[in-house]
Amino acid sequence: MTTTALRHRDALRDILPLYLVIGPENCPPGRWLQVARLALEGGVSCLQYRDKTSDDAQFLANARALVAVAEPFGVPVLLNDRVELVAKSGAQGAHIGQDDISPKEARDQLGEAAVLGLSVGSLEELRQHDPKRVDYLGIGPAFATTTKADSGEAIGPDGISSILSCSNTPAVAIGGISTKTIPYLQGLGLFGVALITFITQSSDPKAASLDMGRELKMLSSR
Ligand code: TZP
Ligand code: MG
Repeated sequence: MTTTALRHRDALRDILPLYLVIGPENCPPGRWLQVARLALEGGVSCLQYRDKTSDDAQFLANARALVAVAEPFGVPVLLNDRVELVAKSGAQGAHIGQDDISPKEARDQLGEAAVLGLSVGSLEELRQHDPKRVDYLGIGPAFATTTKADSGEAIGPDGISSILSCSNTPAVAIGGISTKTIPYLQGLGLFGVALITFITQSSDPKAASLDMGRELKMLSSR
């Protein structure tokens, strides 16, 4: 699949259902790439490389390694924050937050082919973004999480719903996602869920991914 095609709404329906955000900080020491491989075997549909501490060289080397692991699975890799390293790493796009460069700057740097995601936690944040430049939204924190210290209060299914009702952009919920919490998100109109801990801290990341996939399938068929 060409990267341009990934931005289409139909492609995002395939990419966004089970979206794993991963990096060395959130995995057992020395295991992050192996965890990513196991999660791919368990059916994750998208990966985001998120690493707040590595320097450029290390970030780039890790992102390239993740792209190489994901490629045989046909699963795209997006880079958190580091828009300028997307082309060099072979990743398919980037994900930015409210405190990063603007969607306009990111789109200008990425070009028209790459996928661009934006974190949104409130209606105010939603209103500040130009929907034409962003392909999907990460809405949250959906539920309580300790993974991102500055992520703010959980907005819950109602908060997610109110953002979705004002936006036509494909969206995933993020924050505190597990097999126990996703039933509360049923029927909201999300394209998927994004998560860190439930898979990266599992003693069996492949089984955790398969469990999530089964739960998502069950919810969508109800
Ligand atoms: N953005 C909002 S909440 C969050 C991010 C990156 C952390 C999600 O991690 P977890 O462990 O799945 O709650
Ligand atoms: Mg960011």
